[in-house]
Amino acid sequence: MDPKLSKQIKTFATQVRIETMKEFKVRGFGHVGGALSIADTLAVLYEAVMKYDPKNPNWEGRDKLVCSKGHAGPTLYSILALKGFFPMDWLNTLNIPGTHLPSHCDKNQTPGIDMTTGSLGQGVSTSIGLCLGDTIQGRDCYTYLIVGDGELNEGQVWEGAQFAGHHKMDHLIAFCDYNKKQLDGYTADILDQRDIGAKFAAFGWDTQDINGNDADAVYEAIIKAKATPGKPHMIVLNTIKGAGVKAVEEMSANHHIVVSAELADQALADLEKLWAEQKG
Ligand SMILES: Cc1ncc(C[n+]2csc(CCOP(=O)(O)OP(=O)(O)O)c2C)c(N)n1
Repeated sequence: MDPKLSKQIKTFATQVRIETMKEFKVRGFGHVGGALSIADTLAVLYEAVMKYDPKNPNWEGRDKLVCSKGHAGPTLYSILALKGFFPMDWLNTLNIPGTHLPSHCDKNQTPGIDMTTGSLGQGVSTSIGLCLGDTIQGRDCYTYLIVGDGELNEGQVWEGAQFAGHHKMDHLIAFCDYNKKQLDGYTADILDQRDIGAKFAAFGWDTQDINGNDADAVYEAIIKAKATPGKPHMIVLNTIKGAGVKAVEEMSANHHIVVSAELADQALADLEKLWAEQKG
């Protein structure tokens, strides 16, 4: 991959983590683990892959993003603010009464959010609906879907998987954030998903298994998916819950946590040092 683009994406991913941790610092709590694990993939998508227009968020020809694990909204909000969909100071209002940035994604509240999510499983079906609608209308655009590994416990995911496979929906590119944990423990202990890629492949999907905290690998996987016609795509992201913030990575229970000023300040100091190095 082009080294300049690689550096640009990684620098952006760090900036996204900085703004996301600032959001959590203001609110004092939140779904930090699952927000951070998906930061690299969202950074790749919005920095180097997706077509969109911040001045016209509802442009029909845009690529769509459905963050079905809707509790990762704060990462997406950082990106949308940094890309100019809304003012940066909205990030200081995460999940407070009257905000445009609720804890979970809501397309009626936030410019740039393409689908309301939060009830796990539903975003799989709605992303398929968006993608099918674009295909029927003859629009040349992609729908990107983020689903959690714990979210795969929902039966609705598998109804969608068989529909998309049957209809050969090759403009649907899904990512499973395989961070091995869900709300209250390890995914393997609660309801083991076994081989996620093999299950989607059995429904007729093209699948890949990559390091989901490596922006280069994510970018290359998307290029490869787009070059593989006739099947929907599942990219299984091996990630670390809390990736990029050491204290959160090291917590055993890091789904929804209290974010003390001390934790946030240390994280921000580390991330800002990294960001300065990346910018050169
Ligand atoms: C239908 C439904 N059931 C339960 C919940 C509560 N819930 C919120 S997040 C979560 C765990 C999700 O785990 P995973 O998909 O692995 O998310 P991640 O670890 O990436 O944050 C649960 C059970 C919900 N939002 N929706």
